[in-house]
Amino acid sequence: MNRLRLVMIGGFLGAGKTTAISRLARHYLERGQKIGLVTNDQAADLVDTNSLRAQGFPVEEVAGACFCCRFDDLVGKVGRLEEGDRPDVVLVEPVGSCTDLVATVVQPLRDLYRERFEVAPYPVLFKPSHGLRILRNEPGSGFSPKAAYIFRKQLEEADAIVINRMDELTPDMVIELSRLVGRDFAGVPILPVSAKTGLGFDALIELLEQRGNFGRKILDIDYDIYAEGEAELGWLNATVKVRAAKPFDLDSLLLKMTADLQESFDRLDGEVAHLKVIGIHGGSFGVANLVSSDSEPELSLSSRGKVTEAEVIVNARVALDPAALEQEVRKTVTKVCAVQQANAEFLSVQSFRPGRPQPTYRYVMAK
Ligand SMILES: Nc1nc2c(ncn2[C@@H]2O[C@H](COP(=O)(O)OP(=O)(O)OP(=O)(O)O)[C@@H](O)[C@H]2O)c(=O)[nH]1
Ligand SMILES: [Mg+2]
Repeated sequence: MNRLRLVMIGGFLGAGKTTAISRLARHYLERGQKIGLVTNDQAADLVDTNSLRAQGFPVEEVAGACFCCRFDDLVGKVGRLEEGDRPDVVLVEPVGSCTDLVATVVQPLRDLYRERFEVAPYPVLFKPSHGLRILRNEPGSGFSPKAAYIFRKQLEEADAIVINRMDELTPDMVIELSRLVGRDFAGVPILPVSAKTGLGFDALIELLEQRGNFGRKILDIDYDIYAEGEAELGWLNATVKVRAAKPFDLDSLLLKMTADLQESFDRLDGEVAHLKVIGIHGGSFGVANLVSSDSEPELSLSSRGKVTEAEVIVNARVALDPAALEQEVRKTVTKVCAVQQANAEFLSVQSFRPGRPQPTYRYVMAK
């Protein structure tokens, strides 16, 4: 039997991993290949899993800790996909605050499962909104130096740095970004893309098809700084049942929640790493996102529908105390629903700071 091809796409929170994976999945399907997806988060109730499943893809998730700490779970979930209609390619999305993935995921996969998997080169998506400020070393880059450390380490282990959101970058920004990335990560191929429009994806697909000396950049990394940087983020996953007597516009509700939460976090001076909200009703669904405090909330997927009830999932990664984060989410979601004369019932809420990463395996030398 052919080895299964594993494609992992890295990148910071909100860099565009899910959007890119969905585009790549459609590409492989169009080429006649069977695909499977694995998502990952520190907790259950993932916007990404729901969004990708709603788009019709077979998705498994590892929830509760990152791939590096749940390595065997990752392998198990790929196995679950294989039990179904065996995929040719499995696309894997790690948590956006995770790094050291080559030493803890790519290398163990390549070494321990060499008969079963063929691991593709490891590209990392570059997020311009935070990335530009971090590479410029601007004070008040939105995150502390420890979070910026994680951002940089993610790029350092990449086989290629994929500058995303080309559709909205000015030519000056592209020049500056390429210069800064080239300066700090010399010799690493740079691929400019837009996961939204598909620009540059031919080159990304070509990279992913290459075989050879990839996935070998073992980081020199300080786990204390890494753990502290991750723990600066408040993490919240919530599921809310929204019910109203009269039909309401689901997309507008999701956008309003995102915009009002942006205001609440601003007031508390909590930089947003990624806020995403999905609303699902029957077969229709919409997703709203906010990728940094100074960007605009956007509807990335539209439900185009009026509904009287929906299940809404909120995933917020914000530099705030988790208790304050939870309070703001409960308050704002309830208020936005009330304006629509809808009732918001919180079915589950988890808010916490990510714990210290304790990888199952860590290779100190590339095999
Ligand atoms: N304009 C533009 N927006 C993009 C592009 N790629 C992604 N986005 C938007 O950026 C937001 C975040 O994208 P995601 O794909 O969810 O990012 P992610 O890296 O999976 O985020 P996490 O899973 O939370 O780490 C969404 O609103 C996307 O629509 C792009 O190329 N151009
Ligand atoms: Mg994602």
